[in-house]
Amino acid sequence: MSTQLILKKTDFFASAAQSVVVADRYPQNVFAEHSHEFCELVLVWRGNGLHILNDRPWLITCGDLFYIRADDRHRYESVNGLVLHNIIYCPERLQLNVDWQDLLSSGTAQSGDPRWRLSSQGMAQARQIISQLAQESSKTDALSCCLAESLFLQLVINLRRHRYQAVNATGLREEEKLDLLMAALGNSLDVPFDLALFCHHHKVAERSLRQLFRQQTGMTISQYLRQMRICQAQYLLRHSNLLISDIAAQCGFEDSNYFSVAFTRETGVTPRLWRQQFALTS
Ligand code: RM4
Ligand code: NI
Repeated sequence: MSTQLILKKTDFFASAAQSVVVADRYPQNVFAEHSHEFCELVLVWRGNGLHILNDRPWLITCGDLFYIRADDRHRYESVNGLVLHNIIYCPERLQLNVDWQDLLSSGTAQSGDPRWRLSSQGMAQARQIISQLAQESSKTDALSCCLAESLFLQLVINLRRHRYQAVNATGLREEEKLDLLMAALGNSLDVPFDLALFCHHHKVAERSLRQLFRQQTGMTISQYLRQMRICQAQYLLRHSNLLISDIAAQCGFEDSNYFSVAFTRETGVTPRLWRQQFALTS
């Protein structure tokens, strides 16, 4: 991409003393690729969308959390009732004497996965802090700036406490059905997912879980799983030399013909063409 859009501090911060601002995206619309002069936390509340971060697609939905650094490139390629908050901040303006770098790094992100999940409890608490933060960060006097920064600190600590990654989702509370389901789905990209078995195992009602999922994400469970697998396949097609049949298998498709059909239906091009398109430009 030759003409790179860089979002400017002066367009989002009211004064040079402000270190953090809440930008609500109710909704987040399709948005072109950009980087920033500031960093941002992205918290997804509702709906779904295709978020491309440093060329890698992520199907995002409620409870997803990203730590975006200033020079990361990202865009929202498609959206479907997507509702999120951007908490944007300038690291060099933060005054409190804490290890911001440690608190704000996506840190131990396993398998290079930059996406975190927030438990329902974490989301509820974050929502409260963010609404206070939104108020304080709309004012520019010294006390408000200071209070905003301390609320921001509370927020990032809360995120650290309640975030988890799908590959590491032990210790979740039983009643957090959606959390458990999301974690299980994240672990099922390469193997069939048996919802009935999951429900039996966790003693939850299948019908109500399907409804809950649909309500919260705007997708059915199988749509979500299929699109996650296609995202993973897109990534592997571009960044590995694996055979298409191996990629199909790694992305949970037993039959590689069926994989090609599903891939083409979602993306508009065959897996082979998808791969070629990048082979030509790089
Ligand atoms: C946009 C989009 C971008 C964010 C700006 C502040 O709508 O969410 O990612 O950097 O807002
Ligand atoms: Ni951004």
